[in-house]
Amino acid sequence: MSQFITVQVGQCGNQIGSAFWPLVLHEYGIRTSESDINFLKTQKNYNKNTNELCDAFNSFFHVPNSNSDLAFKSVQELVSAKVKARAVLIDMEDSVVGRFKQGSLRNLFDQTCTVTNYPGSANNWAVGHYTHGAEYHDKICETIRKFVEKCDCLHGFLVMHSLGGGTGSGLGTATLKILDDNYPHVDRFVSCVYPAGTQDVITAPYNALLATKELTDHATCVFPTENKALQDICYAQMNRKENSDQAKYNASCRPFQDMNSIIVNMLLHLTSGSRFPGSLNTDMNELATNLVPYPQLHYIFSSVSPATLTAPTISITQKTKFQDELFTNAWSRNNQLIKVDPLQSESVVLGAAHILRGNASLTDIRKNIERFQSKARFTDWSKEAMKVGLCSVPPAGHPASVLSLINSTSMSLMIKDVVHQFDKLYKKKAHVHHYLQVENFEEDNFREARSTAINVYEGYTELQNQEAVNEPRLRLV
Ligand SMILES: Nc1nc2c(ncn2[C@@H]2O[C@H](COP(=O)(O)OP(=O)(O)OP(=O)(O)O)[C@@H](O)[C@H]2O)c(=O)[nH]1
Ligand SMILES: [Mg+2]
Repeated sequence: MSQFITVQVGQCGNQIGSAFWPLVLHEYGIRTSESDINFLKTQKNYNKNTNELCDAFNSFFHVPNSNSDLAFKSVQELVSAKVKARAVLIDMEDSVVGRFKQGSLRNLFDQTCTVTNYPGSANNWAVGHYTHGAEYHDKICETIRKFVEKCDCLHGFLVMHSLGGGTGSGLGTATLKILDDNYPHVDRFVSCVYPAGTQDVITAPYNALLATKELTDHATCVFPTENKALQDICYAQMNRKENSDQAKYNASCRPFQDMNSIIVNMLLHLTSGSRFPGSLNTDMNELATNLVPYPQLHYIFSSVSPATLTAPTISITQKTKFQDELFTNAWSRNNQLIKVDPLQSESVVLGAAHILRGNASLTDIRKNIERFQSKARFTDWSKEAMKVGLCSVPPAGHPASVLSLINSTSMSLMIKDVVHQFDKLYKKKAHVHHYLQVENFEEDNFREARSTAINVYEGYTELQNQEAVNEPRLRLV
C-alpha cells in the first residue's frame, strides 16, 4: 500500500492536522476516546472487512516492528507498539503544535519532527519564506529525510496550510520547494485555504499571490479551499433537522474544527484509492495524470458528498446504498470546497475524476457518469473523458460517498480574484515596506508572482475560449 508523509505548516495547517489524525484513526476503526464506541460500531456495520483496514494502516503511520499485528483498536495499543504518525509539524509560533504535544494523541507524534519558533511570521510571506525558510532549511530537510528513509513505498507528500498568514504561505511554500528539490519524483499534493471572502489578515492579498507563484512552480496538484465555502457547508449541515440542538450548539462552538473536517474528509477520500483496495482502483498518480493536462494548470476543484463534520457526534448517514442523490449533491454548489462553478455553461472541463467509496453498482455509476457528461462542457481533445475510482472502504461515519474532482477553466476566476485583491493593495503600496525590509525579498518578487499568476489565468482562459476545431477526416495520400 502507498505511503504518505503529511506536512502541516502554520496555524491553519496544524489545525487541519488536528482534525486529520482523529479522523484517520476513526477510518481504521481505532477509538480516540471512550465516546467513540457507538460511532465505531456503526462504522463496523458499513465495513465488515477489517483486513482491508489493517493492510492499509501503514499508509499514514510508521510501525517499527514489521511483524506487528496491524489490527489496532485503541491509541494505547498504538503507543505500546511505538507507532508514529508520519507527520511533520511546522509553525513559527508554538501554541497549536503545543496542543499536539499535550493532547490525547501526543504519543503518536515524534517530538523530533516538530519545527517551532516564537512569535510567528507576522502575517508576512517574506518573513516565513526567506527569514524562517533560511533559518530552518536544514532542520526541515533533516526531519523530512528521517521519515522518507523509513518508507518502503513513499507515494506522496500531503502539504496542509493556509495562504493568508505568513508561516503557512511563506514557510509552507519554502518547504514545498525543499520537497521538489530533494524528491522531484515524489508527488506533492497541496491542500491550501485561500483567503477569499475573509478579511482577517490585511496583508493576505500579498501572501496569497506570492504563495500562488510557488504553488504553481512546485506542486504536483493543488486542491484549493475557501473558508466562505467551508462555512456554508457547515451551516447547512448544522441545521439539518436530524441533528439535535446539542449537536448544533457543539458545532457552532468549533467553527474551524468542522470546516477543517471537511478538508480532511476530502484528503482522506483523495488518498483512499492509494490506500485501500477496490474493484476499480484509482491511484493518486493516475489522478494527477488524468487531471493535469499542462504542468502549471494544476488547480483542482473539489466537492464532496456527504460532507463530514467532526466525528462522531454529527452527520452520520443511515442510507446504506449509493443513491443518485449522492452524486447530485457532489455537483451541487452547496458542497463545493471552493466557490467557482465548473459546470456553468462557459466553463470548460480539462479533466474530471470521481472517486466513490462504499458499495456502488456499475449501473449506478454509468448512469451518473452520463448525467455528469451531459452537464459539463469538455475540451475538444478530451471529449467527456472522466476517471472513475471505486474504493470498497467507506469513509468514517457513512456507508458511501462521492468525491468530485474537476480541473476546469473556472479556476481562472480564483486566480483572477487573487490578482485583483493584490492589485488593490499594491496600487497604494500599502504595507509593502514590511516585505522590502526582509533580507532577500525584492520588489521583483511581487512582479514575478503577479506575472506567474497571470500566466495561469491566461492558460485557463485561452482553453476556455478555444473554438472547437472541426478537423477534416484524415486522408491518406
Ligand atoms: N479553514 C481554516 N482556516 C484557518 C484556520 N486557522 C486560520 N485560518 C485562516 O488562515 C488565515 C491566516 O493564516 P494562519 O494559518 O493563521 O497564519 P500562519 O500560517 O500561522 O502565519 P502567521 O501567523 O502569520 O505566522 C486566515 O485567513 C484565517 O482565517 C483553520 O484552522 N482552518
Ligand atoms: Mg500563526
